[in-house]
Amino acid sequence: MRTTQARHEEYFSFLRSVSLLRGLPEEKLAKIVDCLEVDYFEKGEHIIREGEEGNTFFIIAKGEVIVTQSTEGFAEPQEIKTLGVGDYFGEKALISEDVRSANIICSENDTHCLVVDRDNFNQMVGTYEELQAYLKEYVEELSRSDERRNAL
Ligand code: WNU
Repeated sequence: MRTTQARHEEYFSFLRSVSLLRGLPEEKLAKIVDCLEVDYFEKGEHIIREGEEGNTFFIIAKGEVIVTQSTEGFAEPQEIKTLGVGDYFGEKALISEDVRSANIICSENDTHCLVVDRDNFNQMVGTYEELQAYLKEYVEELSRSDERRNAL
């Protein structure tokens, strides 16, 4: 049996390897591990749908997802990028207080995502100014690239 302790250590060391969280103190990371949930997805499943309300932030622990977005002049959402282990998504709706701005679709079977809810995300980011500034800037950059791409 895999103990709670082993699970904790596994995700703790994984989160330490996530570049976004590099500057967080260990006790903060340990708290995040305590309050995360793990969600499992199969290839083709939507993890996030454009236009829906969202209150969660995701970090990919295993597998791969694609990001797609509705674009002027195209009937189908267009693929923007692929994200893999250690990448994260879903921060934009939380930071911009907006609906989800793109689709996230699982592209590999048995994909594992660590899920942080809004309250815990705010605690994680809010008390750490550099992280907050970094994400805010990144989210603004995403909005500009959406415009350049003529996203709807
Ligand atoms: C993009 N435009 C938009 C990605 C992940 C993290 C960072 C890029 Cl810091 P949400 C949909 C999510 C959104 C982002 C993600 O999709 N996303 C993008 C784009 O060009 N969203 N609008 N690229 S991957 C990515 C930067 O996380 O957050 O809550 O849901 O709107």
